Amino acid sequence: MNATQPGASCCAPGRGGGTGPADGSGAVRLPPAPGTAPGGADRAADGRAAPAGGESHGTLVPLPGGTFLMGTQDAEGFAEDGEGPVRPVTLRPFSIDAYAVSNERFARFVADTGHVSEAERFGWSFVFAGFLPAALRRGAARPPQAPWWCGVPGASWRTPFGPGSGLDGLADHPVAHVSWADAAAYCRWAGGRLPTEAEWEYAARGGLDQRRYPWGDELTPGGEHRCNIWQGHFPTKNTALDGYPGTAPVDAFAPNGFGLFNMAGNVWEWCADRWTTDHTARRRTDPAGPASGANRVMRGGSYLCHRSYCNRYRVAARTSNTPDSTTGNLGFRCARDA
Ligand SMILES: [Cu+2]
Repeated sequence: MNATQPGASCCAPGRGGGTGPADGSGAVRLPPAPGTAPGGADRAADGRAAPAGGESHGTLVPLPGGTFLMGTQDAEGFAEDGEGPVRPVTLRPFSIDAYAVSNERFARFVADTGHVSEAERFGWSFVFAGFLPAALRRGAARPPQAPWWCGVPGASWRTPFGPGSGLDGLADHPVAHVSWADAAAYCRWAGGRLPTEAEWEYAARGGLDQRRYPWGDELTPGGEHRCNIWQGHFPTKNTALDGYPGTAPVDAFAPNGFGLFNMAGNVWEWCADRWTTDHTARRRTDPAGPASGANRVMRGGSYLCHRSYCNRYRVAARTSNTPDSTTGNLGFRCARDA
């Protein structure tokens, strides 16, 4: 596949319910489970006005906002993804989670609300082939342009590697296999919301101006791994030199200048905005994305990102997916108005 194809990420196959990269990559189409209503997964959390308590948001970091330079014209960037042009963006103060939402936190939400995730409603989700036992890998439906993904019946946030798997040892790892609606429902329950893409990028930059990564311009300063991405030859040989073949705990690696963890790599993170690649250099205040469009923005890259395929763990990199899409490397964190 072509790494510079707009939105075509090694990391983000789509469920096939809409337009965009999902269709372009020949997304796998497994039928929805009978009697389910995809897209309604947030219903269980509707009407819950009160935050569920400070506990779930004990990790919120208040940020002052102000004006920063969003986007990049970096030669390593993907102009076709709409990473540029660089434009001044002014944000109101807001708060954002220091960590991606973990399995433990998501489980608390599900226990409290009875929320049924979209992957559970659809009856399947995308799992990286390298994590699957041969029996599940054999004959699995794979998107032709990203054949390292398998559509696995029975995979969900509770069973991230398919039937028979579980969350043992993964309590403090980021929840995955969550749709945009699942993420939004969690944030509402916790008294917050998904971050806008501009908030996410401002937060990820950690106070640094126009750097390539949340910590600076060098991927491994002094030879030290600073985030959880792919080392080796993608997708067949993962040397895991950063310490993690798959997800890492949400507090792995040093935080950025704002005290935020894993703003590069580990799991992609849903943002509130709909997707567009159409930006101008004009100054913007609190941009929230286009008013219509099928796809939602994802930021940050994942443990599957490698420079040879998907150099999207850079702080200005971006991609999108249909909101019903769920994969083993896609999670989220919450934000809140000041
Ligand atoms: Cu990637």
